[in-house]
Amino acid sequence: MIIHMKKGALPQQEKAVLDRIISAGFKYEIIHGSTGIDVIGILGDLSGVEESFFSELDGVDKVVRISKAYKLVSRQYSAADRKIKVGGIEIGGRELVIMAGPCSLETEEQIVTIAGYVAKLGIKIMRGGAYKPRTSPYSFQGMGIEGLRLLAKVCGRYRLKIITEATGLHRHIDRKGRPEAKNVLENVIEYADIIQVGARNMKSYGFLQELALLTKDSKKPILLKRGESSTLKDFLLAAEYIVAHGNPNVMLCLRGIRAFEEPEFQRYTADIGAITVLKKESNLPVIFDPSHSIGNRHYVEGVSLAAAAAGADGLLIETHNDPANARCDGDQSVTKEELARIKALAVKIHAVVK
Ligand SMILES: [Mn+2]
Repeated sequence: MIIHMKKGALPQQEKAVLDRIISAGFKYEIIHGSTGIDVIGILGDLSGVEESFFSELDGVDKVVRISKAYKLVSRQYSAADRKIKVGGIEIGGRELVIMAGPCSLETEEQIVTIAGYVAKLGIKIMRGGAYKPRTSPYSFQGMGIEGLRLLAKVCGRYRLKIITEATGLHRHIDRKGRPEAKNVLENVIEYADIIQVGARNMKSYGFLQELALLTKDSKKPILLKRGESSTLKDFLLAAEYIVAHGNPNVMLCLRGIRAFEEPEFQRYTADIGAITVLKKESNLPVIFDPSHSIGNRHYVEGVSLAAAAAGADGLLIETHNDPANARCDGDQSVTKEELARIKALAVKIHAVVK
């Protein structure tokens, strides 16, 4: 249920409304307008509450029941696009935001080389995984905290913002079999400008709640990936978990879904149509990951341009200075030259459709 306050409602009238929400046992989220409170979203099970319980109060313009299962992330709650600031970069605004970097951080030399060309292309956000959730326990598990420290050092030099994945609440075990001092989420929160939640964790509701609570004060932006077999409704409800627990700065990231295709042709099936659906249903920015959704660097350009044409607010692209020898996802990592071409074309297409 959302309460639209009248323009010019007095502070004591706003307070009376908030007091009634709390005394009835509910929580709320506020959207401020230019003069005072614009909209109040009431959180909880409101099935037994009449609209008049709130509409009778002074200063209330109207009360609207949100019919969707997801509330705070819906267009019904707030018709305006939710714009997310990362340093001077605005995600969900006028410009197409490109985030690029390797799947996995490997060595200092690799990080420096890739950050160098990413920055030179005018890209402002670098991706790179320090913790890698791998299917096999024998695969490279990521550099851990050492990788995060190197990434922060190099990105600082090139004035790049960092997006990196938090894989869970466990402590990473290093190559010598020792656990790190802090858990993965705590480390990632310390070093990342945008915290990535992977497809495997989209339904880890306890993890999503903990993440929201730990970033409630900082409101550090979160990029949530769609689970490979999740419906869009489940995806939006996962985003709702984070927003409802205190961090509204969530962006939705599509990364391909499981369909009938064989991996030799497509690793996943690019869910381009979902961009248009999410833009209509939700007020959150929508990012597209062309690398995982197609899984082959020869097709990354086509999928990137299709995503830009469908209205994506940003692209999350894997790139590597030596794809053939990458420790993770080399087959789908584009070269510097391919990345330059994708950026130039995608930015033009975005400008046409925006
Ligand atoms: Mn990857």
